[in-house]
Amino acid sequence: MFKFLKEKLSKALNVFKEKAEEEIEEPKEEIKEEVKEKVQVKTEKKKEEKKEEKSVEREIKEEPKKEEKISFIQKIKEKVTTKVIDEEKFEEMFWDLELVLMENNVAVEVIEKIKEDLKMDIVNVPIKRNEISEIVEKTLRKSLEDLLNFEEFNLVEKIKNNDEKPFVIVFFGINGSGKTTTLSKVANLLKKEGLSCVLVAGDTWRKAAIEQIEDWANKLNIKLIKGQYGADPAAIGFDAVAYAKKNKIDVVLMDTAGRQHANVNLMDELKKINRVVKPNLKIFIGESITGNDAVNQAKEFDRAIGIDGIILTKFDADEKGGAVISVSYVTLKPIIYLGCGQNASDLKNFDKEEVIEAILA
Ligand SMILES: Nc1nc2c(ncn2[C@@H]2O[C@H](COP(=O)(O)OP(=O)(O)OP(=O)(O)O)[C@@H](O)[C@H]2O)c(=O)[nH]1
Ligand SMILES: [Mg+2]
Repeated sequence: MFKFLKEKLSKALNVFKEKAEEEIEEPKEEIKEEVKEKVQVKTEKKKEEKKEEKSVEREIKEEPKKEEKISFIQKIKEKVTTKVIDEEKFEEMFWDLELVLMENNVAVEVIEKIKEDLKMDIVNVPIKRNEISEIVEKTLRKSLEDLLNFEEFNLVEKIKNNDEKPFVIVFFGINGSGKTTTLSKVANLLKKEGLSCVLVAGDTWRKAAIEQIEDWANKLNIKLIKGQYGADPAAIGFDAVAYAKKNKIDVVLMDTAGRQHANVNLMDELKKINRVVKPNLKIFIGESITGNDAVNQAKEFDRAIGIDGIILTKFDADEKGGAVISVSYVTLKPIIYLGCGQNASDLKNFDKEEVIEAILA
């Protein structure tokens, strides 16, 4: 998982840390000597003071406070072992890291967030040389946690807690993103959870699309509602919901034709489906491997028809991970599942920690 991102990121992070460490130089020998001398002088002085105190008030046998001594030495040491990194230097240091993030399809908004987080923890902050590596890693981990910090979306629970039957889900996305396959995977999962399902062949755009979903329905042994090639998908959806109501089916899963978000007519068709079918859930299907494209499509679909959640497909082939860490932060919608293969069971829950570990471990 994320092999490409992991390798490149780890290299760029090392360069970043090295550069930061170079900025925060080790104290030079003469400075070290100077510190030693200063410490000695101060200690001598303290001893003298102590003697004087003792002679004046012999009965008070108090030791000089240990913390005082330590904090004094530390203060001097810090002065020579820490040097702040200014904004200009940081910009220069971040450049390689920025390139790697861009190369791995991380969205601009996300790169900006990572940059700001690092800047906050590094720029003009006194840092010791040996702390830089830990600070960079901690900050990056925290940024990833924030980016993936959407509320967990438990689809099965949502359906089971829904009072009204059926629970209607419509799947949207551009051509070939994996809508039909993912819809079938979700139906398979819901069926295993004891929920009855009906599939809707809402892609009447291509004749082969009806056959494809029919194959899945047969394979999964789930009822399919279909219409004629070229028929109005909204009407087929309406019939399917009526069928589900009559037969007390728990879930209706409706396929749609793939479309480019720029195609106004096709988008209008989706709007009509929403008006007629009134889905409980609108899921955007995006290809993980297309990175920023998937993020932009999700944004556009959300703007045009409103989406409730996202499933990223082809996660099994994703070497970069940019879409996974960006899409939810940019759209503010949760990732519900990840598609990780072509079979019915190749769907997994989104696991934030697994994704973070895959990037940083
Ligand atoms: N490796 C992999 N392949 C997938 C995944 N999901 C879908 N596919 C494959 O991607 C191709 C397209 O999937 P479809 O489900 O037909 O996509 P679609 O969005 O319905 O396509 P259109 O109906 O043409 O818009 C098929 O060959 C699927 O087997 C996945 O998670 N991993
Ligand atoms: Mg399809």
